[in-house]
Amino acid sequence: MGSCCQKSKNNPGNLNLNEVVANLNTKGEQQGEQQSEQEQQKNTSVVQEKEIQQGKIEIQPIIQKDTNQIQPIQEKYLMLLGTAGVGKSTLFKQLELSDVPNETTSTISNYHEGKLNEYFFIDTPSFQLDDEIETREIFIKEFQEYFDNRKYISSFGIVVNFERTDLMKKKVLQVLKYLRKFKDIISIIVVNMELSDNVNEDKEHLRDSFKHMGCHRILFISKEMKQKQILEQIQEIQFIKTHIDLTDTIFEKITQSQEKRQLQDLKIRLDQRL
Ligand SMILES: Nc1nc2c(ncn2[C@@H]2O[C@H](COP(=O)(O)OP(=O)(O)OP(=O)(O)O)[C@@H](O)[C@H]2O)c(=O)[nH]1
Ligand SMILES: [Mg+2]
Repeated sequence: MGSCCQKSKNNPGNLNLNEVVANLNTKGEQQGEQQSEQEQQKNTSVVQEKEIQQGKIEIQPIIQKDTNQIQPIQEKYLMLLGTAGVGKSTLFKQLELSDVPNETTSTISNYHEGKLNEYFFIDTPSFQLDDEIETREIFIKEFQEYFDNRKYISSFGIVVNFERTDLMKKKVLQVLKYLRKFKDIISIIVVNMELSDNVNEDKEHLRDSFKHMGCHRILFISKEMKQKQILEQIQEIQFIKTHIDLTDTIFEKITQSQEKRQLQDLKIRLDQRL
């Protein structure tokens, strides 16, 4: 058995995922409902148009639909996140992706996009928000810049290398704690599973250990896996086009006036202490 394991009798399946997936499926069904609703609307629109012309129907102002609504997608983006050296770039290479010459990433040299069928993978620099302020500020700025250009993304993958469970948990939480808002579209990707002496037991244990974090899925990748095998697991992820709104996260942009106000607040609080 690998270094990671205390055995669990409770196999939870996919990380409490039944609920998450059920939730996502419901959203999918809602989409279906929306689509059939649209079709019905199309059919009735000709009749309505005539009635409007005849003055039978008053034209009501159109209510703007929420742009945050989940929409079906063709292109599936998976952003790989993780602390330093966990194996994001190695996984990116293992996937043998084709290059994506892209306006979004050309300005942010640390973000690399690669394509495989309908999937786009984004390799990101080390998630360094617990480091010193300068490193942290650079990471936040680049992350914001990336999302300035790409408002939509379909999934995040927190990459973590297989080792002692407590260390793995720590690394995952170092990322997850800043992006909890998006946990429904966050999967945990455990790499280096070849280091496990008993893969099935360790998978079961890890599913159980990460269950409480409430992420979407957990994937297990080992070095010898070929592109096709990895892709099979990626296909298990439910991709949805989600508007990435960084409000209420550490990545939220602060305007100058907000910054000024926050500094004033801080000054008042400090004065009160003195
Ligand atoms: N032997 C060998 N090890 C490597 C090589 N490149 C990376 N590694 C190791 O493989 C592990 C994963 O490295 P990466 O895939 O670069 O990790 P990463 O998550 O992209 O790291 P950052 O980009 O720094 O956040 C680390 O322990 C590296 O030291 C290589 O060319 N040869
Ligand atoms: Mg890297």
